[in-house]
Amino acid sequence: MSATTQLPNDLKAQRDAFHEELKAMSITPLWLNLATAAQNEPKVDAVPHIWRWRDIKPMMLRGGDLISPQEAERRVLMLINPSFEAKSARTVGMIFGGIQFLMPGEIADSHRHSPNAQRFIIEGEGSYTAVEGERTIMKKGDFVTTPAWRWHDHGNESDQPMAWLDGLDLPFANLLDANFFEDYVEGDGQMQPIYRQEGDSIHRWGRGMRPAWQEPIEPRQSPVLNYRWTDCRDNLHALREEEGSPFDGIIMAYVNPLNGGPTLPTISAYLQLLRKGEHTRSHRHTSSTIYHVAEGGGGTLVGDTEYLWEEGDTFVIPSWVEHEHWSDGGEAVLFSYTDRPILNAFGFYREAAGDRRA
Ligand code: GTQ
Ligand code: FE2
Repeated sequence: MSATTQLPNDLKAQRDAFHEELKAMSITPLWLNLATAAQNEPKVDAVPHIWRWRDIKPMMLRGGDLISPQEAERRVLMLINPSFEAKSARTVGMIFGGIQFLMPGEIADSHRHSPNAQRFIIEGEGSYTAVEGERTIMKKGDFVTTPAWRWHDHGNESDQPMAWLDGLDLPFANLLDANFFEDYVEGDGQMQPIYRQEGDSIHRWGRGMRPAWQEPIEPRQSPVLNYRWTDCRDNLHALREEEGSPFDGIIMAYVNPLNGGPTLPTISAYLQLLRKGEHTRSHRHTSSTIYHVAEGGGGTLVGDTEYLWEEGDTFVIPSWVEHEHWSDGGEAVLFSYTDRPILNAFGFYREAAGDRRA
């Protein structure tokens, strides 16, 4: 029986008045809001969604004609979950995804911010990202991190447009009221100086060795590494005879070499191979995922919605929604990133196999 049914009239009136007076004091009785504090399972507002590269690409080219990276700060098309407003920066869960693009010769000036960032290259080659005085030239399929509060800028020194998927923990930073941002202004300069050789971070930290005379850097500020597509893809194929994960096939996490943990404190990133004819078991978990199709085609069932995807598409799986993947025709490689480190850190990560058997 609910607390408000079949009450004597005078008690009902007294309660209503009581609630009204509380409201004026910015107080709400828990018993009128039990659902927010006590629920059997997460009630997830985010919905599954797919953004197709064939739809994004023409908009990207139009955007390239209409606004410069200087005017835009960053020329990014934000992928906002249909359930949320743009100001939340929520693509799904605690993570943001956006498509950033630079036309030949363009640069995006240096800045830094408390949110952590990463890039996965969708198209083109020959653009660089510079982080804390070191550049890395990026190619399709490369994965690069920009940890919190590191100066960074991008430039396209090639003759082709360049596009990548930005991943940031913006929704989390905003939720914590801890989002800081600073433009680089040094004299007249908008660009940070480059004072480290290209590849410096890889040589110092990224090859299973470290300089023994140097203290390891703070692991939370993971080194500026470029996880090369050819190396990472090769790793998946080297392990292709393994069973892999029943839910994800041959899936490997990108790791921070300083501690073996995720590449950013708030975001873990993965690359996975779905072999020819592979169809994974369904499962669900409390981390939310942004998927990007790096190679090939296939499909994903998310709840009741089936997405058939191809190279360049980006789709999201919200928390606690059952999902399974398959390759179609040939093989497929999916890049993905999740807010799992946040859930893990505070004991909120939960996972369950699905009822459906592929
Ligand atoms: O490239 O620095 O998508 O600062 C959002 C915020 C990209 C970036 C985004 C950013 C950047
Ligand atoms: Fe940035």
